[in-house]
Amino acid sequence: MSRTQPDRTAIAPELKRIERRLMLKGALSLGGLSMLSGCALDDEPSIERALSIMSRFTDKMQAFLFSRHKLAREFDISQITQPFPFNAYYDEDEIRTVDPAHWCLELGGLIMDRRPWSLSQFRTLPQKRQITRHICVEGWSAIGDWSGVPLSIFLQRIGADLKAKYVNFRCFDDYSTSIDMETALHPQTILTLDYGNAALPPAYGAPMKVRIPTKLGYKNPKYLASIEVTNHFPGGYWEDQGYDWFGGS
Ligand SMILES: Nc1nc2c(c(=O)[nH]1)N[C@H]1C(S)=C(S)[C@@H](COP(=O)(O)O)O[C@H]1N2
Ligand SMILES: [Mo]
Repeated sequence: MSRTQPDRTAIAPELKRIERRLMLKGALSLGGLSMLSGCALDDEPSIERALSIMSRFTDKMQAFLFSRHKLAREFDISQITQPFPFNAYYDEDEIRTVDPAHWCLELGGLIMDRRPWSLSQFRTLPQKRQITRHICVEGWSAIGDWSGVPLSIFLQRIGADLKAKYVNFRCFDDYSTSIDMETALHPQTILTLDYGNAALPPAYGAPMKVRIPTKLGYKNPKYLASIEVTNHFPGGYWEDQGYDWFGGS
């Protein structure tokens, strides 16, 4: 790979932005990125390519290190953050709501029984509570109190293909995210119906949010509309804009 030193002046601002991104990840210099990815980094597409190679590498490492049997830390009631913060890709006054009595979770993909599920049906399944820490990549974290149906129980109940690679979540606020099957089957991954002792409020994703304490905030979809089990890589709202897909916390 012998080459002359590329002219970087034309893409200087882009390089600055990328160097900042690398530093934030506490990771590499541009030289390191160039070496590991085997990309010259002499134009914007090659930089994007290098970053996406690194990101896929990080995803693979995280998936390799992840264990369904390693639990996220749980906390005491007294440690719950009051009030628990709201976050979304829009402001709190733009929250979308639905009538919980008419809401149904749609099912698709590699599932035997794809009939939609109502909230009252979910209430008949076993519920689990967790007081865990939510970590947002924007630089804050908070401890919350969520309860609901373990996703693994639900996936078994509907006859999902548990050997499939991905579970994809779509939300009625046009958000989406997807996870690996190993995380979907993790005992602390729950279809959340309640926050504290009451039904999940609109700010936190009513009527259903997927709480995944082993993953960063953006991989915890609120306002859930559908679940799809698939072998085709689904991506997600933030993931498609460059956030790591695995997104472990
Ligand atoms: N449907 C939907 N889910 C979402 C988001 C969103 O914008 N829409 N934002 C994500 C991000 S980045 C964070 S930090 C958490 C915030 O959840 P909270 O409002 O309960 O704190 O929701 C995640 N899930
Ligand atoms: Mo977030």
